[in-house]
Amino acid sequence: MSTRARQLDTSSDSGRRGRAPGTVLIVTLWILVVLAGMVLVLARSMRVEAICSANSLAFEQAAAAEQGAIQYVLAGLDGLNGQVPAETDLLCYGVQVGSGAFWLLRPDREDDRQLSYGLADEAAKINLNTATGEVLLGLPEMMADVPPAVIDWRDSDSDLTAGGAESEYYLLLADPYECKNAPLETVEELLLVRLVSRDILFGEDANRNGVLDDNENDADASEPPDDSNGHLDRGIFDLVTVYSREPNAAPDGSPRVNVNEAQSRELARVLAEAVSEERLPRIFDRARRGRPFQSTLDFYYRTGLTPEEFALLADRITTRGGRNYAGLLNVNTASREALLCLPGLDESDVTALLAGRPAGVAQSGDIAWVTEVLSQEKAVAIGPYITTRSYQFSADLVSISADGRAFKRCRIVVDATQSPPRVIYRQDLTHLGWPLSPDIVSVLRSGVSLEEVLEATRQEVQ
Ligand SMILES: [Ca+2]
Ligand SMILES: [Ca+2]
Ligand SMILES: [Ca+2]
Ligand SMILES: [Ca+2]
Repeated sequence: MSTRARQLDTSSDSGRRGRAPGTVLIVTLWILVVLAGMVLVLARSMRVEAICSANSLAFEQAAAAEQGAIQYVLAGLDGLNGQVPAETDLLCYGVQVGSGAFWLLRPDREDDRQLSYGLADEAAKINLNTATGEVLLGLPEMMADVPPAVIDWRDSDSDLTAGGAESEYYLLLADPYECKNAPLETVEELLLVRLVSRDILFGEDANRNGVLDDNENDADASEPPDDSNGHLDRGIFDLVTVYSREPNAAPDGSPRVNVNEAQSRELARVLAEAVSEERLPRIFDRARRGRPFQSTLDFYYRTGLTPEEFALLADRITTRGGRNYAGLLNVNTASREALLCLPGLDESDVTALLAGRPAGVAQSGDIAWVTEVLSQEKAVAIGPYITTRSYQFSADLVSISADGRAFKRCRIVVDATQSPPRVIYRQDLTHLGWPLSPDIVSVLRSGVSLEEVLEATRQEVQ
């Protein structure tokens, strides 16, 4: 090889050696960029995964708390035989269960500022399937044509009640349907009845928590429309039911004696449980001659029982046949508005009833006190409509996960006529939003422990 050729070869060698490190660097940088990108994408997707799984864990915790709450309510109502559970026997707010907690929300019609908690007694409400037109008309703000429309909706015939509506009306609607001609199965079904709107059923309380929220007091600025008068105008939802039904039996399950039909021996036997030997012939005679009796209160007055004797007998006797009664109003638990629906009662009678209602009477099932508060005429008039037993209860269950990421809300109705009680209605209400104080959610999300938050909310309620 010539010198010139060697020089050329050397220069081309040094050229290769000179270029190689630069190329490698660039390639390495590119690989680093690509790797960094992949790491970023992976980290982001991991973060999304982590949030998703935390959210789904939170949802499961809230759902488990809800299931716990349902079982808690079922257990609390078992074996009460028509008694209303004492408020002190049932924890209703901030109850921790597993990795979550629940509240039983119950609107207090007297207070639209404070949340109120507990189970709702369905027998303390007016039954839409059994109430007469007159009783339905007693509901607050009730339009005169709604009761006949409800009666036409539930009765089996197609004969038009004055002011009511049968299929002829419903089939002409833009979205037509037949008149049901059968009892209502849910309270919400009322929305299908002529003239009944969401406004009549729920009023301004869009989230159904019983308190006046900002959007319920800002006129049309946000849903729902309201009159922004600083007061929650409520619908009738909390005052009506379709579930109240009680067995025609004494609390211990033994059949009641029908004083209108009982044989002499059976009548004498039941009377002897409460009446002394020397009074028995007189009372027995009046019981035989006085038939038929409209109600046990009617029986009390016309047979001349003493209040003490009547208290012993009231649950042992009946004036009607059949295994069950539907739709009686529990005079020991009903609200002012519900009592005002009873025939013949005015404001002063209802005030007297509420003032004269003995403490703990919802648990004892006593009815004799009514005779000391009302005149004979008024007590006899409401006698066929009232009871002192409750077998169906509803619960508005709000549950949340320990980290505040998820909550659930549902409404259930429980029938305790048998043991164990069972859930006969359930509706998810989560879509109505978080109904309690927003602070509970934000404080939990900020990392404060569930125990601390529950303790604080309990102190607020007490
Ligand atoms: Ca009908
Ligand atoms: Ca509200
Ligand atoms: Ca509004
Ligand atoms: Ca209002």
